Formats: sequence, C-alpha cells, structure tokens
Amino acid sequence: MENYDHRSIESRWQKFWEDYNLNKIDLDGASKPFYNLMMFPYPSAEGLHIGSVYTFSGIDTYGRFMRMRGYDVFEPFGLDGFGIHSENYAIKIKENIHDVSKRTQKHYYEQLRRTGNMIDWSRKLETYDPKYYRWTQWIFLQLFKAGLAYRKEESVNWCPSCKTVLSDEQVIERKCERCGTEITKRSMNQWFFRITSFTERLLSNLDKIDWAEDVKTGQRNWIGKSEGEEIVFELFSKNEGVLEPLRVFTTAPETLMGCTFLVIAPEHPLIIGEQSKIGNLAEVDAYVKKAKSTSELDRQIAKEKTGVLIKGIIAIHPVTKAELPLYVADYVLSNYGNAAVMAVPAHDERDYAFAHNYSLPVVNVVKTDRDFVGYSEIKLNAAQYTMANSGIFDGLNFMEGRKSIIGYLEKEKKGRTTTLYKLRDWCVSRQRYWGPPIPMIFCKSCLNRNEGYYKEEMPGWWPEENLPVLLPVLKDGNDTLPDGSGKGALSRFPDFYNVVCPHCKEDAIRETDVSDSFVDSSWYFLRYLFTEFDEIPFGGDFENSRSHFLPGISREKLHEAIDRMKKWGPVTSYIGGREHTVLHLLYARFITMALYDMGYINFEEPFTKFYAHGLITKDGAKMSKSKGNVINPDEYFDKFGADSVRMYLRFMGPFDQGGDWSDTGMKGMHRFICKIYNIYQSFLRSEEGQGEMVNTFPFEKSIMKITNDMEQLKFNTCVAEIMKIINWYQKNELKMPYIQRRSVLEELLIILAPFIPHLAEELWFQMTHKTSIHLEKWPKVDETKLYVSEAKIAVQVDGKTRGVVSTLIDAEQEQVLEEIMKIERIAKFVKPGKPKKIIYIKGKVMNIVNS
Ligand code: ANZ
Ligand code: ZN
Repeated sequence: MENYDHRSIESRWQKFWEDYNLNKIDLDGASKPFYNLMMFPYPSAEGLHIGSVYTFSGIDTYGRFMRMRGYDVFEPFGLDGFGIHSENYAIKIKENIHDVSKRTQKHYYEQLRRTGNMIDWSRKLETYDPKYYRWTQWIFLQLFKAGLAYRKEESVNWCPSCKTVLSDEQVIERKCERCGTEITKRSMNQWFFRITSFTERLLSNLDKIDWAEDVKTGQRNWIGKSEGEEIVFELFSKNEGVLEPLRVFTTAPETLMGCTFLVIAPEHPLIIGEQSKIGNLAEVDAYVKKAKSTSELDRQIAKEKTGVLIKGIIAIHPVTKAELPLYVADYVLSNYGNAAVMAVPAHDERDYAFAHNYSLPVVNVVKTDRDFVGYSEIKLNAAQYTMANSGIFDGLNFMEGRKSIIGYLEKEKKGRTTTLYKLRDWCVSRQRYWGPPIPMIFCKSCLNRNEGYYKEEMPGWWPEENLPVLLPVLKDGNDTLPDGSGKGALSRFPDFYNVVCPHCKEDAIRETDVSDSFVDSSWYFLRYLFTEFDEIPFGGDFENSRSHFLPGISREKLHEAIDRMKKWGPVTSYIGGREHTVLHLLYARFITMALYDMGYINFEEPFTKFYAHGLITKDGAKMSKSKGNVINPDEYFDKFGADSVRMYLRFMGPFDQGGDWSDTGMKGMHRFICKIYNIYQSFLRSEEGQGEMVNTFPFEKSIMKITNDMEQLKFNTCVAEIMKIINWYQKNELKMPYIQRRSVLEELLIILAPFIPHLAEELWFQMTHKTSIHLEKWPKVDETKLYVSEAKIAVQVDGKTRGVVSTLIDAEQEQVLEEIMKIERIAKFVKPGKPKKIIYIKGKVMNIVNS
C-alpha cells in the first residue's frame, strides 16, 4: 500500500483555494446566508492547541457540509489578542508585547491555514489592531452616554499576581481565571457596565434561543433570580428607645412564625451606625474585624457557624411582638439582599447550625414530630403540609399560609414582595497595559464649573471623532509591568495621560485603566462582517440611533452596510466551549441588547443557536504544559497530514462530548486515509469494462444516515458509516461496471470533502474534474434506488406458498404484512383479524399461520 504525499497535496490545495478566493464570500450577494462562527482564540505563545484544532476543524466540517447543501457559509477567524494572558507571557520572556503579538499572530494564522479550514481570510481581525479597538472604545462611549457605564468605589476582586481587578465572572472557584492565583478583595474606584438593567431580559430571552441546555441553566443560575419578601423588624435599644428598623430578605415568608432570632452581616451599616447602643462593642468589633479579613466564600462554606450576640439591641417579631435576639455572624453575606436574615433554625440549615452552637430555640412550623424540615421539602409539599406553632396561621397549608402571611405583613406595612438577583454589574476596568485605553478624561476646571459633559462626579468622554486613544509606545518590555499600586501601567506614561481637555482646553488627565479583553470579544462577531469599513464599526442605523453618531460615510454606503447587517445578523450557528457560559456568552448578549436598545441593530440576541463542543483529553487527563501531556498539532500535521488529523478528531467521540487522544488511534486513522487514497488510485488505473449494475441500497442508506448525523454534528457516527461504505465498496468493486464505480466513488468523495478537504480535492481533480469539489452539492439520497433495492419475499399462508411480495430489504414484519394485504391474490388467503402466528425471516420468507 502506498502512502500518499500529504505534504505536497495539502500545501498545493491550500494555495489553490487562496489563489482562487474559494472561501471568500460575497456578503451582499449571498442569497442563503449561514454565519458559521467559532470562538476566536486568545493566542498563546505555544501556538494552536490541539483542542482548538479539534473545535475549529469540527466547526469547519459542519460549515463545509452546509455549503454543499446550498448555503452561503461565512466562516471568519481572528484573534482575541489583547489581555492579561498574552501580556503575562511577554513579561515573562521580557519582550515587547507588540512584538510578541506580531510573532504569535503569524504563527497562529499559519497553523490555522494548515488545518484546511474554509476561512475567509479577507475578513480576519485582531482585537489589538487600532482599527478594531477604536470601535471597542466607541462602544464604551455609547454605553457611557446611555448611562450604562459608570464609575464607583466598591469592594472588587483583586488578583495579587496579575495585579489587577477582575470581574465576578473571571473568578473561578476563588481563583483568577487567567493565572489561577487566589483572589483577594480590595475597595477601589472602578468602571462598571450596568448589565443588571438587563437582568430580566437576559433571563426571559433564554426561553427563545436555541442553546445548549446546560449553558442556559448556567446563565440562569448565575443571574440567580429569587422571589421573596422584604420583612421589617422593629429594633429598639434598652436605653435609647426605638431605632431604625431592620429589613431582611427572605424567600420563605411562610416560615416567619418559626423565626427565633435575627442575624446581620459583619458589614451591616447598623454596626457602625448604632455603635453607641451596642453594649459589647469591643467584642462585636473584634469579631467583625476577623470576619472582614476572611473571604466571603470561605465564610460561606465554613462548616462551623460563628457569631456574636449584639447586646443592648432587641428586635420585635412583626406578628407575635415577641422580643428576639440580634446576632452578627459571618455566614450572612454583605452584598446580598439586605445583609440581614430572619433566622428560622427549624427549616434553614445554616440557621440550624448556628442555633445549635448558641443554644437558641428551634420552632418547627410544620405539623410533624421532626426537629428539622428543610425548606425545599416544605415547598415541594406546600399544598399538603399544614402549619403548626404559627398562631393565627395554624392549620393552613403552606400555600395558603404563604399568602396569608404576606397579606398580613403588607396590611401592617411590615413587608413587601421583592425580587433579588445574584448578578452584579460587570467590572470592566483593568490596571494593565495590554487593552484598549478607556476613552475618558478627568478635567478639574470643567468639574469645578460643573458644566460641559462633566456635570456629575464623573469623568468626561474623549470625542468619538478623535478615537482611537492609542496605547503609548513602549521602550522595553518592562514598561508594562503592573506595580500593584492599583493604578494601571499607563499611569507611568505622562505623554499618554496629560491631555488638553477637548471641552475647555485646560489641562486634563486621561483615565489610565484599560478595559478588559471580554469587552473586546463581546462584539467581534459584528465586526467580521464590516472589516473593510473604516467609518463605522458595523452596519447600524446611525442616522436614527439614540446617540446620533454621524459617521463620515455616504448615505448610500451606510445603507448598504445596514442591509448587510440585516441579512447576516444574528449569527446563525455559534459553536464553542462551555467555560464561557457566564463570561463571553453573557457579556455578548448584554452588549448586543444594549446596541439594540440604542437603535443601532435590529436584533437583541447575538447567537440564534449555540452548540457546546466537548474537550479532548490525553490519557483521561486535561492537557497542560505542566503535566507535559500537550499534543502539538504541528508535529502530527507533518507526520500524518492535516486530513488524517481532522478525520481522527472527528472519529474520537460525539462532538459535544470530546474524546481521549491516542497515538495508536491517530495512526490507525492515517492508515484508513491511505487506504482511501489507494482505492481511488486503483480505480484510476482500472479499465472501462462492462458489468452488471450492483444494488447500491447499502450505500444509499449510509448516505441517508450520514446526512442525518451531519445535521446534528454527530461526526463520529458519520466516520463509522464511511468505513462501512468503504467495506461495501471493496466487496463489490470487482462486480461493478466502470461507470457505477465512478459514480459511487464520486459521491463518496463529496461526502469525504468536509472531513478531508485536501485529499478530496486532489482525488477529485485526478478524476479529471475541472472545478473544486467544495463547490459540489451534497448528494441527495435517491429514494427510487432505495426502492429498487427491494427484497422479494416469498409469502406462505398456512404452509402453502401463495406468491411473492416486494419490500425494502430491511422492512420490518409489520411493513411486510401491510404490503401483503395490499395484494388481493395473496391477501384473500389470510383470515380477517390478527393472524395466529407469523414467522418472518427478514428479507426472505414470511409464513402466516391462520389458525
Ligand atoms: C428565612 C428562611 C427560612 C430562609 C427558610 C430560607 C429558608 P436565595 O434563594 O439564594 O435568594 N438570606 C437572605 N439574605 C442573605 C444574606 N445576605 N446572606 C446569607 N443569606 C441570606 O436565598 C434566600 C435566603 O437566604 C433567604 O430566605 C434568607 O434565608 C437567606 F426555611 O429567610 B431565608
Ligand atoms: Zn475641561
């Protein structure tokens, strides 16, 4: 068996496709647009990871299939090149990040070319290109003007290693998403995007989009909607009488009568505000101090629930008017609800543990002998469980009880229904160099005169027409080192931050933070469609939008762009990793919604369909450099060719589940590809003889299955089916006449083309075709052939042969019987009603026993 020369074949066709612009798409002329989007990578210095080859080539296989089915498939690619990841690497090797990026970019694009993806290279983009980040800055300004970007002092996540703040979404199990260092909290003045004003829509739209279910669930949980009641507890001090009442948030108002004490978070304002009334201030202060030095997550997961009784302050139960003790305890979170809870130890585990520790009373409001009944159990059985120890509410079931208690509280002005969300505003500023400078300035003289665009305690914006605000040029790699002061690297570049205020022409100072790379990636899919437009970020209704940004572009061109946006937006199919569930996928939805509200675009959800792919492992473990088990795709491309690697990756497992890499498996697949090559070579050498046509039923059936599986991205079963076809072909090859062999091999090659695009193209041309195989149409299953491939089944009734019936070769008993009953001359022998017994030998004989 010959090994084919994959090196020359692959490079030849890659060049051919580029020379003839095979993958360049006419966006405006397209009649059946299919936007096949893959998540652009953060380029790392090591280059393309085999995991990325897995996903990109899988998405490409799908895209090629859709193109063969008549769609205008747009498959762009770019680099999410700004960000801590790249910058940390440049710092490590002490090189200028601009230079490192240039090098990495080149390497990435070369590697990706080698995978044979049908990328439209005329539309690539990099987030660090000023032509791109100018518009990222522009989006920042639009959000600011719409009241969706603001600055505030808050306790934020700080990565001590990256020396920058991070968003909540970038903290994964208390660690920095980029470097894995444990995060700390730090109170700082930061820029936020008001994602919380979209909470309800972000939630309810999830029902309307076709996304992987687990990703939707992840977003729902992250948004964390809780419907409940805010209940007011009067407070009074033994010495000084009535104080400000305490408000608590509860999802379980029906358990109110079981509340035996109240708990506030160490950060609750009462502790500072009512200092003079606290009898044991020193003890309380010491506890608070200790609690504040522990991270909230540690506090939350701590098994032992600790706290301190606040002496001198007493709470009043809103129904019974009983006096309840007030505690401060660190299991109550400072940034959720009112930082205070009504403790119901009989039904809430945390309260139970606390009550147990401090010997507090436990009052069960469910009619039962048990000590503890979890609230989720009450909710599940709300219609059956009856209330006890609940005074005037006794005997009601919990459904009625909830209503009555809420009604009572509202009448007494002691409660109101309210909804809480866990989602917080998105912290976007970073104290780093490698990102788009936030295009805002601080001008003292404007602020003092309280005019211009500096009306409030907010900085002003840099004029849109003067964007981009360029990053300062670096002298050496060390210039970007974050110093941990809480100020970004840009604060060390006076030429950068000293500016003339565009409004009053006095001296002003630029913001020196940059925005996070997730801002860059929140809108890149819009830009791919408009990379050739310098005057606008994307096709949007700039004439009628709320911000009245008037780009220097002719009306005609603008309308062309708007039409293009309408044609291509939103993205048809987006495929990527689950790790972005609450990061990129949430942020992109928010930005799209904001642009929609501002009137620029006419869709509010960016991705109609989102499919989450699986991950590949090595010997069951995640690949990582430190474990030394990373597969370098280049090596395998060299040895076996990209086609073999692609085919192997498709075969590894279901695309949404990933698989485990094995060199043996890889080699086996390469042998299979060589076998395909040799089958075609032997066909090309063969004579144009005659013969009798062979029944192609098994082949047609395989095509049907492959078509079906391709639609669902079940590539592994497609490959298995291709193997079946090869076996079938080899068995029948010698019987088939030349024309039939040719037609079978041509159809097979078309099916192979999305998997092994280079070799398929090579063999197609060898078969003397003059145009690319990738422009061919996907084979249609010829239903008549399926019918010709019938079986002739001898029908016996009560042991006597009564005739022959034709059915599909794999027809089931029911179908055969149905056919028989249509043929009068056989059917007349079958007694009406259900036959007593049927013996059916598939595809051969059916014996019907009447009695
Ligand atoms: C009384 C109660 C009884 C509660 C019961 C639950 C079960 P979710 O669903 O996550 O919104 N809670 C309120 N604010 C809190 C805070 N700042 N820190 C810690 N816990 C807080 O949780 C709402 C429940 O969490 C609230 O309902 C409150 O406890 C507690 F059988 O009130 B519950
Ligand atoms: Zn000014």
